Amino acid sequence: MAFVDELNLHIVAGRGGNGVVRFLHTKGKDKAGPSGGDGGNGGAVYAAGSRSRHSLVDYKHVKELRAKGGGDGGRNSLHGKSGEDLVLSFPVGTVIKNLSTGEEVSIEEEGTPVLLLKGGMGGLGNEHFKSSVNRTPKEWTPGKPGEEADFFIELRLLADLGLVGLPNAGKTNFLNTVTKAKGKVADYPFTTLEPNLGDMYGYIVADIPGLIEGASEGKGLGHAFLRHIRRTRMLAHLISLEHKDPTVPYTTVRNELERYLPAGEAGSESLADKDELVILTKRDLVDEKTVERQMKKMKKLNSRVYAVSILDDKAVKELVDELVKILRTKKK
Ligand SMILES: Nc1nc2c(ncn2[C@@H]2O[C@H](COP(=O)(O)OP(=O)(O)OP(=O)(O)O)[C@@H](O)[C@H]2O)c(=O)[nH]1
Ligand SMILES: [Mg+2]
Repeated sequence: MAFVDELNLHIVAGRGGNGVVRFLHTKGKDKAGPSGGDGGNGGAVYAAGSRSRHSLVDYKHVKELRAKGGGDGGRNSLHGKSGEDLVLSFPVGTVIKNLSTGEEVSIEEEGTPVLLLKGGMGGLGNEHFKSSVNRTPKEWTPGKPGEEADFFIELRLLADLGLVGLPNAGKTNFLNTVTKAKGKVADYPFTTLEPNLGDMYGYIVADIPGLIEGASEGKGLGHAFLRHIRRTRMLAHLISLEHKDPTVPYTTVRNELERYLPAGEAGSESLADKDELVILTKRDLVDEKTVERQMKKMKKLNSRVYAVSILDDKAVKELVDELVKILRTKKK
């Protein structure tokens, strides 16, 4: 699943149709009265959330989008057709900033279109200009242009479960197994350079790469992906059982997260608000006694600890069932 993070778009709402000059024609009277209709309003532009989209890739090669203009007015006071609104669909978690006004719109849920740009009003037909002194007005007004602006659009990943852990913990391998994602897995650190996403029974799982000591200060892949963690409902710490003491990598990663999402910082969610669990990986590399011992040690720091082997497909199905159960209890 490709993941496009941010882009710029120029968007233009539809222009209003023009008002027109027309006259009623009745028998014996050439100009019985003005009857020029108003122009239709131009189409507005809305943004709506979609849970089946996980990236901005559809807009990647688009530079400009336009809503339809309104039709001109017609005879017999006929209103011009309204221009069709343009409803743009974005993944839930997209933040859309109007660079002209500075206004920001955040797409938090599926559906519910939010207005980005108003269409231009249709112009007035000549029937509006009738008066006691002018029964055959020739005035009309043109439709107004629709609003337009440059937008900066950013997808702040909204995932249900974020996989964190040091390089080589097995995050991508886990993601590929529990979802249909096809992230690259290899035995060197920083294999994954951008977050991979997958769908686990309707829940979005994100592989958040590049966390090492110092990530919060920009080391490794640095901040680039830490910010996605803000928008993740629950975190799973993946720790390879190759480590002699799994609490060490856990603490390293947690410290970085804490530095990035400090507890109690006004106005922002802190790490303390996030639900976490621990998944010990590569269970096939150690004996069962070690698994038990390490789980016990980890449980002192986090009450929810699981151990799996992707290689041997051990305890994976049970863990997925458990994860789905936990995620179901969290509100969407
Ligand atoms: N023995 C064993 N090896 C595993 C298991 N899961 C993953 N690995 C291996 O561990 C290595 C790293 O796996 P990845 O999934 O690429 O790890 P990652 O955490 O995504 O690593 P980065 O993307 O570099 O941060 C690969 O060589 C995998 O084959 C497992 O259950 N058992
Ligand atoms: Mg990876």
